[in-house]
Amino acid sequence: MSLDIDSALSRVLDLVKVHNRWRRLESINLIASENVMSPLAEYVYLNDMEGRYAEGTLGNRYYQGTKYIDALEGLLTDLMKQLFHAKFVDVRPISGTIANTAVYAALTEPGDTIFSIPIPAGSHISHRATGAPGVLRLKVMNLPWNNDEFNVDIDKSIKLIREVKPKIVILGGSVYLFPHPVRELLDAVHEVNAILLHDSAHVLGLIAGRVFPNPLELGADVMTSSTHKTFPGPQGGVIFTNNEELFSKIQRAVFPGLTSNYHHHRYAATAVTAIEMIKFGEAYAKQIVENARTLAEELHALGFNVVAENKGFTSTHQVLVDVAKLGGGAKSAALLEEANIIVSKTALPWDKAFRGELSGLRLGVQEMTRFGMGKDEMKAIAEFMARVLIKGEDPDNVRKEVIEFRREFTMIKYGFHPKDVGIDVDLRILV
Ligand code: DSN
Repeated sequence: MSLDIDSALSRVLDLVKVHNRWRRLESINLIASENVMSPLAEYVYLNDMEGRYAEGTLGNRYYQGTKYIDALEGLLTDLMKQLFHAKFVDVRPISGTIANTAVYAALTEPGDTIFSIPIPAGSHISHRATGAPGVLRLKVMNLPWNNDEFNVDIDKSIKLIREVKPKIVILGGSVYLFPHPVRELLDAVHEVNAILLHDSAHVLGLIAGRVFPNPLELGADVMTSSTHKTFPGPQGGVIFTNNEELFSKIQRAVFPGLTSNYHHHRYAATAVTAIEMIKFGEAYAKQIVENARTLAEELHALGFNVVAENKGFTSTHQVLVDVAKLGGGAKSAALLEEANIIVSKTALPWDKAFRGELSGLRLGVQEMTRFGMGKDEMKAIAEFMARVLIKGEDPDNVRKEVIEFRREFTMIKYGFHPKDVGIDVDLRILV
């Protein structure tokens, strides 16, 4: 088969346009692991560093021509240290998964055991044997989970840590409603010479905004994260620690272990985002949590089975809804997509098998909050969802109203525009 290159090219442009229009301007995006950069971060994202190499560490590169990349990597590192109160930061991992893998590669041997929360409770694939730990031949065991608390079972976990003596205990995950017990597990973890790793990918922006406890301040040995969820930067990864010995092992795992280039073009946008979070992070994070609680309460009032009512539903950007009685997560998420409401289906801790029907929907309000939505808009979103999933209204009808509703919220808040720093561009993505 030979493709006509002219039509292939216009197809490329069309696909970018329709995607941008749909996801950026006409949809209510509630995927909890995503976000949008500010216009200034987006403006600096496209730069020459995209095509360059700077293998090695700051001050010890294997390439020439890196002096400005070095300066930017150093500045970004310092900004991240300041924002998260960490002594040592590695901004080179290109994703949260690579950050986690580097920690395992640095601190474990094949055959070692690590602990993480169960998959149906929200563990990330990079915490499980099907992901990076399996590739590194690690055994993964579940931390005991308490459904009533929607959290790690502290007493049972301490007992299991003492019995099994794992090398790493991972807290944090992709479903994350309430802070996991860092301080409570720490003594047991250190007693068996293990490392407590907190994966903060979902809550990094909330930590920056001081509405979620900083795991490093609670004593976590290492914190990993991606840089593009509640922390609304470009896609990337980062590792934090206050322990110099661990840091030098981890640095060697990042390079030469797992990366050769670090996608340097993202450094400038990540640095802009860090500065924005220093300036606007507290207001942004507070609004996120307030919006998540409002969305949860409103969904509950409209008849949805919202998870963790006994705990006040959430203390993060996420809301979980059990939609087993409404046809399950897959069907519900697909119906909502027809109405331009984009959500993830998810397993819930009481689902029998992860590979079976998923009972839940995971909603995240961080992106819509960034577009300036507040409590009233959360109520409107809950109403749209109820019309599709509870009242059974045709999603096509709801979609038209969603597009109208979304038109009022296209300006990104809690961030800079190029004009704010004297750059006169009318920046817009291809739509
Ligand atoms: N699996 C993603 C999430 O949606 O949480 C993060 O990598």
